[in-house]
Amino acid sequence: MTKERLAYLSLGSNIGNKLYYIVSAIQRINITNGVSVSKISSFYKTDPWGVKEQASFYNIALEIKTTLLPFELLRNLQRIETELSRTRELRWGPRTIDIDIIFYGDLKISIEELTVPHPRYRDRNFVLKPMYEIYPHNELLLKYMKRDTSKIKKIIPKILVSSCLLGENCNYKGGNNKSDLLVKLEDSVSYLRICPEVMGGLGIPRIPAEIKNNRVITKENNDVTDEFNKGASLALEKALKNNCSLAIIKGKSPSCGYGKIYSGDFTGNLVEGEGITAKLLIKNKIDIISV
Ligand code: PH2
Ligand code: MG
Ligand code: MG
Repeated sequence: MTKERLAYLSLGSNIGNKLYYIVSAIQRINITNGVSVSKISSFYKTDPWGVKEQASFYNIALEIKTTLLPFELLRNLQRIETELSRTRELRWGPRTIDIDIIFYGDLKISIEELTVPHPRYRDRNFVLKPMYEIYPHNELLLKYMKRDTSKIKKIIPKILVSSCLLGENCNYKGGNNKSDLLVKLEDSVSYLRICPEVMGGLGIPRIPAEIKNNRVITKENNDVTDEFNKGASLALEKALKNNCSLAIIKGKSPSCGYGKIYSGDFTGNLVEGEGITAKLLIKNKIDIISV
């Protein structure tokens, strides 16, 4: 362990659902032990630099607070790249996710595996422009920026999100599941808020429900499958109408659970499966991040 330092990262993606890869990486960085995300830049759509014959990128910059040593940080970022299907073929070629350390405190490091500050950040507007947004005290960023930044376009991605994760008191208990990271991300994206259970006509608070034999049944043994289906359709409609390709939804719930949901016996046990809304979103090719 070392004392806490600020580090600055650059993230890029140009394969598949770029928004999914970038947001997944931000979330995984934030839950890494010894790391927390303190600032998130806007999202930028950028022309490829270096190898020109490839798809355009999404790029962002992050400020993190970390007690990890530079090497430990590097290992963790590489682990996250691997978890997100990163492969290394062509230098400067297409990638699902690239996470580079640009600055680590004011340390200078130069060994084979890691050079900090990043050796080429000065030549790259796709690093400089997002970074300057979250690190305006660093005048070098402005000094190095090439005058023509027209190939670096700010975008505001649309993301479907469970309202309870943003602090709205709409879960079955009448409380919320607020995520500080997702609240922070709100400055960089446009959220389409959903609570499928409320949209389907159920109240706040409400009797807990779980999925059993493909039906949604409350603890008082009422069948609320119709309400859950209605909420799911309305959530999907909102996503499709807005051309939205990513949903960040509350894990384990009978509407939004993804991967694991409650077993249907009200014991707190989990089984493999998806909630009603999650299932419908997946079927319609909307990628899911479960929180
Ligand atoms: N990353 C590269 C090579 N070229 N171009 C853009 N626009 N954005 C990137 O993140 C990027 C690139 C190698 O890391
Ligand atoms: Mg890179
Ligand atoms: Mg890299």
